[in-house]
Amino acid sequence: MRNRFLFLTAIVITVLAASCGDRDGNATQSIAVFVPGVLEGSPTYEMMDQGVRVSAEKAEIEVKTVEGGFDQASWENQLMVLASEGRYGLIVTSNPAMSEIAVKAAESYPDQEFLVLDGSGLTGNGVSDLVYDHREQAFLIGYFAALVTESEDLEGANDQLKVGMIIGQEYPQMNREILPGYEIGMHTVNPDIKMEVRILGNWYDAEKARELASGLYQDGVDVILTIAGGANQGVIAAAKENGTYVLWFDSDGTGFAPGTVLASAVIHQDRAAAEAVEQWINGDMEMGQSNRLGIVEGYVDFPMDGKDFRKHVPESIADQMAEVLERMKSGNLSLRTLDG
Ligand code: RBF
Repeated sequence: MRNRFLFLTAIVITVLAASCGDRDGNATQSIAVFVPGVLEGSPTYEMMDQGVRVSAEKAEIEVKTVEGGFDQASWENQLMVLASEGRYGLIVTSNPAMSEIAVKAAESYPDQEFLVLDGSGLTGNGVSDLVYDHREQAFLIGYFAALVTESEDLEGANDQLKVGMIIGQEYPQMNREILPGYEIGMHTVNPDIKMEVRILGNWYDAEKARELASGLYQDGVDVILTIAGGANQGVIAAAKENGTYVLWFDSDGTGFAPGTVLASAVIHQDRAAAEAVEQWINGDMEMGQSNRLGIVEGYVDFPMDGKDFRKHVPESIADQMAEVLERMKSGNLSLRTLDG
């Protein structure tokens, strides 16, 4: 009897050791993707999920994607529940509010590792994050917006110097990086341009976004940057009705409505997610670290080679964008020096 017990214990230990992985690598553990909202229509979340899956599939690691929904007050608890399951070697999530939530969850579950993409820079034991330079990203699209509203070649651009922006909600990165970056970008081209901002109050109400956008377009705005998740579709609908323009953020949105969505300022979150997860799988991810990724690092960009961009954007505007982008890539023009 005693021998049998020892034998069984040995088997259990062997199985546990094999399934827990070790510090040299995490190739046997599954990964959870926690979406703070819903996947569909939110570019940063879709890119996160795609990127994680690319690296996990290569290593034959299982990925479970959990949509947390729009009740932001519930995200912390949901993340804790995922961590408490103890089934995921890594929990990946994305948005600047999630850094603080992941740090709290990691304090309660010190064995759980978290990766926050598009985070705020706050890390702790068991939490790594990637921070994009959204000010550079917004600067580029603000620069482009100015060239659009000034344009005499674009049919939908009127005589008024007004550009718009519709956002899901306010948060520190929005107020400190994205809004100022957009404004600095447009005022670098022409300080007389007026910026009109509307706050939706959520990340899904396309009908309300359509109304807000229509109001702006009828007020003389001819181009709107939309950062509103699933509600972005409402801004596209309003632009089509008014013969005006939309600008996209995070992914390349020109294909969603060619000639209406004129351009995008992107972050390569899919690539960043795939690289980070591959690192984690190989046991090379340093926890407690924050990495800042911008234009110079190759993670913020302004794509100009897509067929819809080339077809609908006048060459003079494309040339001016190529020039400013080149200056930023080479480090000749840097917004970071503004930080002192
Ligand atoms: N962006 C989306 O596209 N969809 C969302 O549901 C969404 N929810 C967010 C919730 C919070 C609390 C915060 C701080 C940001 C959210 N964002 C969302 C914005 C996103 O993380 C990112 O900042 C912007 O897409 C700009 O890159």
